[in-house]
Amino acid sequence: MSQNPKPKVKLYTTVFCPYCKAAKRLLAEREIPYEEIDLSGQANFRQFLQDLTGQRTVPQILINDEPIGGYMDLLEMDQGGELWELLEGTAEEAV
Ligand SMILES: N[C@@H](CCC(=O)N[C@@H](CS)C(=O)NCC(=O)O)C(=O)O
Repeated sequence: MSQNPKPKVKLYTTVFCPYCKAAKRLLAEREIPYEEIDLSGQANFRQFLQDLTGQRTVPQILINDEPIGGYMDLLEMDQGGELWELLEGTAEEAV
C-alpha cells in the first residue's frame, strides 16, 4: 500500500554537457524529481550507456528503468504530454 519513494527518473550525465544541463533544467522546472548518475571520468562510460540504452551520448534518461533517450526526446515527450502520461501511468502500475 505504501508509495514507492524511489525517483522514477534517472539521468546519466557528465559535467561538461550542455544537453545534460538542459535536461536537468527542464525536469527542475516541471518539479519532477530525478536521480543523477554522473559518469564523468568513468572509463568506458559510452560503452556502458550503449549496453544500457542503445545510445552513447549523454544525457541518457530512464523512466522506471526504461530508456527514453536524451534531452531532445525528453523535450518532445514534455511538449507532447507523453512525459506526464508515462509518469502518472507508471505511478499507478507501481502499486
Ligand atoms: N540529441 C542528443 C544530443 C546529446 C549530445 O550530443 N550530447 C553530447 C554531450 S552534451 C555528447 O554526448 N556528445 C558525444 C557524441 O556525440 O559522441 C540529446 O538531445 O540528448
